[in-house]
Amino acid sequence: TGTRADSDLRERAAAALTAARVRTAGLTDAVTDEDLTAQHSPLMSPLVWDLAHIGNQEELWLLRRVAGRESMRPEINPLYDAFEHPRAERPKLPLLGPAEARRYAAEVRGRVFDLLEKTPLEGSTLLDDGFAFGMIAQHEQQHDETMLITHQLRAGTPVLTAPEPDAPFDPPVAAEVLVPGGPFTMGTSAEPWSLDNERPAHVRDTAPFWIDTAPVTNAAYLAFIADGGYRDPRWWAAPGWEQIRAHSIEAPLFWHQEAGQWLRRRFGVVEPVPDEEPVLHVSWYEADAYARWAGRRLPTETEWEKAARHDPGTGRSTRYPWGDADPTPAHANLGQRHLRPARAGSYPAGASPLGVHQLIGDVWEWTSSDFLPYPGFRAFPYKEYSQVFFGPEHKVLRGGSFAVDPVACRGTFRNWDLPVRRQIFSGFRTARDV
Ligand code: AVJ
Ligand code: FE
Repeated sequence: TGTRADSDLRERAAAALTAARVRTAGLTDAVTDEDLTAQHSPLMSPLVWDLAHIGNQEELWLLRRVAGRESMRPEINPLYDAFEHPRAERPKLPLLGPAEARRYAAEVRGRVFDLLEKTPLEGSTLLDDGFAFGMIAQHEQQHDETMLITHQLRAGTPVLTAPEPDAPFDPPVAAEVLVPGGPFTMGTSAEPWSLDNERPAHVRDTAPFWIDTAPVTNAAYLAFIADGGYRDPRWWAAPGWEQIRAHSIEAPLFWHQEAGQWLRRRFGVVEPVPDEEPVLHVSWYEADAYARWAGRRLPTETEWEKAARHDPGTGRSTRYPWGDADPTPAHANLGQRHLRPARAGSYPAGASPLGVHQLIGDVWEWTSSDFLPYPGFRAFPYKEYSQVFFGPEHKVLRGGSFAVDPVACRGTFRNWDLPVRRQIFSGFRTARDV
């Protein structure tokens, strides 16, 4: 049963759902109907698919599973089942149009708010602590990040704006810190809205290791490029070498060179690549190659979480690098408040006790690890969230990007993707053995 007061939980759930819908509206009202139904990249769905899928998942879990209602529109359910149709094929489906999709999602939401007022937030694993509502708010925010990626891939005039990061900037004095060896608690059994793959809490041991105090910057990555990093097979895992040769890749996605200067396209604006910012839009293979060139390696997922959560003073694992308090704008660059990462070394208030900066927010960080279940894992509430993706083909990313909402980001949160992917808001930091 719930640990928080019931009314507090209801308010949290309602606020999380509303915040997600405000963001969804911002991402979908910014473009024309033609833009909403177009496919901007074969890697992505049309935005109008994400919009109706958000409503359909909400109907499935909250109205059908939790409340036991009949399907509102049974004929559309297969269209919005992510496993029935690959992204590239979705534009050809008889999808709801923009107005219909908005109306459907709003109708579901109205019924969900009704339900949230009446239903007890205890008595089943789906309802305890308002989990199903929190899960659906996270799901919508995850698709909001997906839609932001679609915006980044979209050609044409810019439609999104946000203030520049104004983060406190206090460059770490040391480039790396030593994390002591020994046991720590990984994963969680306590975080009420944590998803199945973050559970359960369990003890892991690590050797001592060094880890970068900040994500790898564009300046550092440019040195790799300038040193011929993309032309030297020594640095590359074989499939990564194949990928960069097959597609003539010689820099992060969205970069190009003009008159000897590196430029990038960011949400429709072309600008010089800023030296001090964490590198963004690199594949796992690019991150791995850079690390090898630098005489280092990617951290394992376990090392990453230890750097982010282990407090050497108390021996306890905290929810975030800075402690147990929920993130504020002083801690981390989250929630699409800005449309870019903040400079490496920003957010001293968000640093870990050992002085590791920006583990949360700014850029998703590739780890060396395959996406695997923790000991004692149980698929919940559906095996298509995590379980079907476990295995060596997906690599784990940690920490969240500027595009991740706090509701879907914490020290235990796990993301994953194919190692070739680079349209996501991905960067990395490096580590080394002692
Ligand atoms: C956790 C980001 C890999 O977008 O594929 C959304 C999240 N799962 N709908 C994804 C998700 C189902 C998932 N990632
Ligand atoms: Fe989804």
